[in-house]
Amino acid sequence: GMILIILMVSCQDSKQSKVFTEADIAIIPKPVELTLEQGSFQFNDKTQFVISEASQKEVVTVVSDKFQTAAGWTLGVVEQAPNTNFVQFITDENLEDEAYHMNVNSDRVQISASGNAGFLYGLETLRQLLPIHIESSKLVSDIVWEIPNLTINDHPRYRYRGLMLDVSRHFFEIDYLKKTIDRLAFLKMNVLHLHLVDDQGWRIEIKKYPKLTEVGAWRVDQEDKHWDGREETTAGQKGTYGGFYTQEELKDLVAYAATRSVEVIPEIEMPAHVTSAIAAYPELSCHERPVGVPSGGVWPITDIYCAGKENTFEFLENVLLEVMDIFPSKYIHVGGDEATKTNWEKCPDCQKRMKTEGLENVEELQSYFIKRMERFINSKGKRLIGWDEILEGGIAPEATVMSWRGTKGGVEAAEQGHDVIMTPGSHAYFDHYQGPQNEEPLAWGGYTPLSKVYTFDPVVETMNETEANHVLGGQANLWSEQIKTTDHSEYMIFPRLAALSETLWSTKESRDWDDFSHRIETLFKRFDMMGINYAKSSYLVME
Ligand code: TNX
Repeated sequence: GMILIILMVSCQDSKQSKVFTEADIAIIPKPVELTLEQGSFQFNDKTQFVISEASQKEVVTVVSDKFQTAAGWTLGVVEQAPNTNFVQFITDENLEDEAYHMNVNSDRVQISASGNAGFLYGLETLRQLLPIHIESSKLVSDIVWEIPNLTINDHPRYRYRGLMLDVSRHFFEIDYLKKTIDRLAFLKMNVLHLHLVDDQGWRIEIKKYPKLTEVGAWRVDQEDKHWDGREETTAGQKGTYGGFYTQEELKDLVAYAATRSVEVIPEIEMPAHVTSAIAAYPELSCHERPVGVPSGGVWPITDIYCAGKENTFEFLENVLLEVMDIFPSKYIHVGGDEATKTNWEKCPDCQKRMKTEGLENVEELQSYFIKRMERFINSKGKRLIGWDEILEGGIAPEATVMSWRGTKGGVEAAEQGHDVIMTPGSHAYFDHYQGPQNEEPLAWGGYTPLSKVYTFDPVVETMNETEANHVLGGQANLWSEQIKTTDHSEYMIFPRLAALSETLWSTKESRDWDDFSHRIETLFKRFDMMGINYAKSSYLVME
């Protein structure tokens, strides 16, 4: 009797452990290689994180903050490994940039990587191995916090894995952007592309041109239901709906994103989709007629920056100088899409420019415009990205193309030796419907359910190896004409982002819709715990 009591007392810390099977493991994106072993590692309030560099402290918080909230434990972070009961980061220079290796046994967890991105992704995997309650926003009791013993080797298929948020058509607060960054990292995505400028609002403080945000960030109302060319804010009238980010806020956002290995790429549209800027500074257009910031979608957009005037380029260079000071990203996105060039046809300055530069038509004038901006951007050590229209009239020599009108532009750019990011409307437009249209919130159009996103492949079959190597990866775009709230934004992003993440991270061979649809059931439970307003409809509807 005595022996049994002693045994019971000495074992009281370690609760009954679970026998894990493959079916218990539901990681998205699916790791490249995973071998399940017998036994498990149990966390308790004495578990410690072992780091070797101060910056790793920030990385640890993706899991330690969860334990704080859900288990009420403040887990220690130390530099020397104890005998047992720890999660250790081990630097291994031989591993590729974002790769990680993870080994779990009953004594400890070891994550090897060459840098913080790999450590982060190792922890994000660990997080998905833990009971879903790790995502709880309040204390939960009676949970055995354990993960199976296993070995994982994992690395991304593509290096560019992005999401674009349109913060112009509707404005979203910095806190939502930070939340989105956390969720990107959770799914091992690494780029947040911010569409900071469009007709309906200029969203970034530029100190040299204060009217961009004093005037350009505000419009009459939040509605965006008129697609008939009506402008609802008349020139000079100050709007009530809108908002913008100060430079301080954006610097803070960028620093936060870095702790989650997310690169923030700013997009400053040109020459079109800039009515907000022209409302602030009418001299930027060819005719200089005062305009207001539109609420609805004005189409076609005729008020574009004048390509004939020198002051347009001076303005844009000054704007980009401030932008580059905020965003350390090596990329600056300059838009370039959907420019209706009727004003250029009529403008004497533009005609003169075409003559002196030997340009045959207005497409070549846009090409001149973008090439000139590229020279400036390159001179500052940065690289230019543009929508696939930048191919028209001749692409700028170093440009990276974001292919949105299908994959055609991307294929053409890769043939010409340019880098490509694929964001085809067919698979990657999250403003499209994802379920039965009569039951879904109003969308701009299109139909892109979860199963369709899951078939995305940024490399097109006809590409040869050299061309395929120019495909950096893919990105989902969430245009926000119809999206006024963070709830709605989440609804459009999730669960589709999970499918996108797997197409960009996991091996092509491992892609399996049935298997994915089982794993996503577990992810849904995690989303519930995380308070994400995801669309179940996206999953119910099959192709
Ligand atoms: C086209 S995609 C646009 C956006 C709109 C979107 C609506 C692209 C580069 N330009 O300005 O929001 O269609 O789906």
